Amino acid sequence: MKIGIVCYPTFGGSGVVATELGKALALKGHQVHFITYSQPVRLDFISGNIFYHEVSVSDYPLFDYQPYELVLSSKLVDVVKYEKLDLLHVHYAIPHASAAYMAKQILAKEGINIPVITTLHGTDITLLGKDPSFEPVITFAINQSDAVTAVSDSLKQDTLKYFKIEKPIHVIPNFICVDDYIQQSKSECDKKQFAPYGERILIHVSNFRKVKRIDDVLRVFEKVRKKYSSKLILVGDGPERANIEKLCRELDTCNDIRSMGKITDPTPLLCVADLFLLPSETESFGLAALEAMACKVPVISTNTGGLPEVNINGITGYTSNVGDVDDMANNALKILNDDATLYKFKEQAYEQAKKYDLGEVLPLYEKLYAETLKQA
Ligand code: GMT
Repeated sequence: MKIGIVCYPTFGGSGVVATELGKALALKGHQVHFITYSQPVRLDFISGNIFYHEVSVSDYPLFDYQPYELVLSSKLVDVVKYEKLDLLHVHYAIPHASAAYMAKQILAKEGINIPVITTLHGTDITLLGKDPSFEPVITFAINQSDAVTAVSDSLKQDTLKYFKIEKPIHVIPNFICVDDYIQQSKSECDKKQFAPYGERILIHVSNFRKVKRIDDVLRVFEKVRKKYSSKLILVGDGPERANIEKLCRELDTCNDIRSMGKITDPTPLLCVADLFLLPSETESFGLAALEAMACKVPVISTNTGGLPEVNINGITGYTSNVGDVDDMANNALKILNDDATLYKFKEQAYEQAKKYDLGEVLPLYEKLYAETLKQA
């Protein structure tokens, strides 16, 4: 099959999932065309089956805001036509689903029928999509897609709650290639660099946006550190970084916190960690938590959105109400209390991660592609 993948090329979960999906499809012999504004960060893989088409945005001085959606639509028309794509798979509804709809209509005028599959990832529905300034277009673009998927059951329910959807929504969860994480963990894991005296290591990975509630990461860490000597590793960067620097001074924890910035592959850091913290306000799935679990790191998270589908309370870690930092800290202490308990949670987290292995999830996408093509 010749598949066009449209995604954000950045560190966000939707871009990571789209890129990993493209890589896996290419390995299975499909021809994969990434169409986006820069090389996806996780596209660290050379294959004769992978192609990249850059969407260049005009810098015409009249535009205060560049019309990305229009240039993307034009690029999709071009790539579908000249590469003879069989289908387009767009990740993140805004503006990819509506850009694909526009391209589909233009191509239809030329007698080309291109099926469009839209995968909803989270904030495109839970934060942005339901905003009245986007809602009518998003509802329309989702309904016009030939097939729609959501990355968790919770996201499917949110989509049905906030939008008038006339299409079935298939739940296809996010995935990881479990073997990659364990292999790398074994070869590159050097805990002593971060915890020379055997301290417990907590970690958080995100894009440091408000929705991630990184203040709560620091507050949970402060409480845990009162009981056990521990270190906190922060991976990522974003708008909340300045606030975090301020807060760690207030809490007097900066000396035990290492900020690593944006890292393409967090595996060598995850493998040194004892606990992953994800106290998000909302999270449709929590790919970062799944990546941690694949490295045998249990998760302390909130119970919002799709997180309880991934992080099973009392088994792979614990889930708490949003903002309940006391409960999160107590749960962290329960896991870190002794090595036997920590070991049990680590193994259970890993067992859960295996359910989301690429081998389980890739066939679901391939089946949906085949069905969509048949119906188109
Ligand atoms: O979490 C983010 O802010 C990034 C965002 C994205 O779209 O890239 O992540 C969303 O999609 C991920 C992949 O499907 C999910 O694992 C995240 O839970 C989801 N984020 C939110 O719902 C906040």
